[in-house]
Amino acid sequence: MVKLTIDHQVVEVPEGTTILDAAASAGIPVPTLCYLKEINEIGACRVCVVEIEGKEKLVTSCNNVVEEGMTVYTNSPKVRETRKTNVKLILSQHEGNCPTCVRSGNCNLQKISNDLGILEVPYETQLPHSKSTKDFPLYRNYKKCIKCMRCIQICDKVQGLGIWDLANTGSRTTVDVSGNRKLEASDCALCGQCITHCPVGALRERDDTDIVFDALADPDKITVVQIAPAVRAAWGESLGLKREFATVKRLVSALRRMGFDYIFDTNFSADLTIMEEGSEFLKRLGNKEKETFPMFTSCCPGWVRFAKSQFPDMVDQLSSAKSPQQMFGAMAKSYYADLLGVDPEKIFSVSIMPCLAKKHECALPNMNDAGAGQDVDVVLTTREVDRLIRAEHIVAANLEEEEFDMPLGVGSGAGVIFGATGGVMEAALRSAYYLVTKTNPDPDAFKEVRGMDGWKEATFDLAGTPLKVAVASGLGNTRKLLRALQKGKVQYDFVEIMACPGGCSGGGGQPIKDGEELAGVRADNLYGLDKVSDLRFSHENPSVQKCYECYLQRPLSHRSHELLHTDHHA
Ligand code: HC1
Ligand code: SF4
Repeated sequence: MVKLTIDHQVVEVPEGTTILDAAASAGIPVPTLCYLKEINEIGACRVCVVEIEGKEKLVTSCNNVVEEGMTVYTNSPKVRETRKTNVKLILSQHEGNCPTCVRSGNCNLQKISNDLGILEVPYETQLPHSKSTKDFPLYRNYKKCIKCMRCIQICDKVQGLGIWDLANTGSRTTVDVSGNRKLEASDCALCGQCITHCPVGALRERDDTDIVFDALADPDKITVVQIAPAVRAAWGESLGLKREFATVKRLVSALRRMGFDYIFDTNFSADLTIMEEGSEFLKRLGNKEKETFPMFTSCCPGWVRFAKSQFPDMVDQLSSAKSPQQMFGAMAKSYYADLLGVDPEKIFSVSIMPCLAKKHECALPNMNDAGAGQDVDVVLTTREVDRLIRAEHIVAANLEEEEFDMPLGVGSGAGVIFGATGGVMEAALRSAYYLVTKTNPDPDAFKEVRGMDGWKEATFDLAGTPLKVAVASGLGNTRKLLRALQKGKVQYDFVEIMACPGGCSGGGGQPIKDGEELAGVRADNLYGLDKVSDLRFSHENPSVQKCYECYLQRPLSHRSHELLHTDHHA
């Protein structure tokens, strides 16, 4: 242990602890801006500087460790002045138009400037030229970038893609797409992790809220909206709602006030996905000699984009099942239009997702199987739907719970856990077991695949057949797993991959709380919902059963293939 004094308090911490962590352990907060624990500890912004007695120069506390007998001041006059100067210099290179910034009120730079009492910036403003990223779901404002490097590090170290890099030198140093590429032409998987780790508003999703407002105002359109599993665990965060209060039924109520005609649950189509994907897997298992294993899940479009650009030889191993979002869209404009007795062209299909890649997925040229335009017309992230709620001046704290519409508003607990890493696998195994044995397993029989580990594996007994499965989340982990498969170091029958660390609950479209990783607590929320659900098996979803009975006939039927499957090559 090392003993030191911080702001007149004696502190004892393990050797190797950073000054920042030592101060935090004594309840002394030191402001940070570029710092991200274990990912970006480079002291680039110099906001976390502290004074050490006997040393002339201030040091950054995020990447300097404690020493025995050290005396540290985190807020001496010299520290305060230097910190202020450093922040003013950053502000002089930042387009500070807070009223029109998507991160206003949730921006670390804004907070630090305010906390330090900075009322003017004496330096000349120098902003780079902005390049436009037209129509791409990921939007970058070069004028807001503070060169903290977080996006570079998260994309490189966690996602293993290296889309961002430093460009130019000296005072013209900036962050740009690596290799002089355009973002649209890069291998960006659209996981959106650079957005959720940006401390300011330099990165955001393409805002599609106006398209939704227009559709809601159009009397000729029937607006149908689906809510993704992981959205329910997070939508209230940026509206200041407690997690227990921000239930999905209150989100239903908010959407109804906005004027959506029919409000449904993506959990319904997650259950449908299980029926299709589970049946496909069992079919492939029955033909083991001819098929290539493992079969991969295909519901995460970030992963599908990654597979297409990085491991094209493996694309045919993806399940042909479309994602629940796209299955829902196709069913809304076919089955549901039939139920309503309306022209499918009148249906405007909106989806609320924790995800950026879903915006790209819905626009793919082959995602129009219902024959009435794109099956999903527009995707809003959780953050955008929160903005919609605020724009409509809906007081979220006053919302009462309301029910989903029927019949596509019924989803099982197996559907809800899709939003957490391992959830798709667990849901699939619950139903695969039933399909093989005609009896239900204990719904928690496959819980070994839960948890935030980036690469998990397990072996289960499926009616006498040992089944080796793996689950990965985060594209860096995914690359490791796929390389191990290619080298023959591991062998699996079925693999679930989600591009975002922790799965969709940690999705790139979720609310941002700077410096906090919330995928785990949101996943706990989803597992809690599954635990108390009356319905824990996809194959027991009465709306799914009815839909097969009256429309699709059976999993993998001709109609199912037409509406619910794809080859992923578009
Ligand atoms: Fe997901 Fe999925 S779980 S991919 O994360 O399979 O986005 O939540 O909606 O489609 O169901 C996302 C979440 C989501 C799909 C489902
Ligand atoms: Fe989107 Fe979920 Fe995939 Fe992330 S893990 S890219 S949020 S589908």
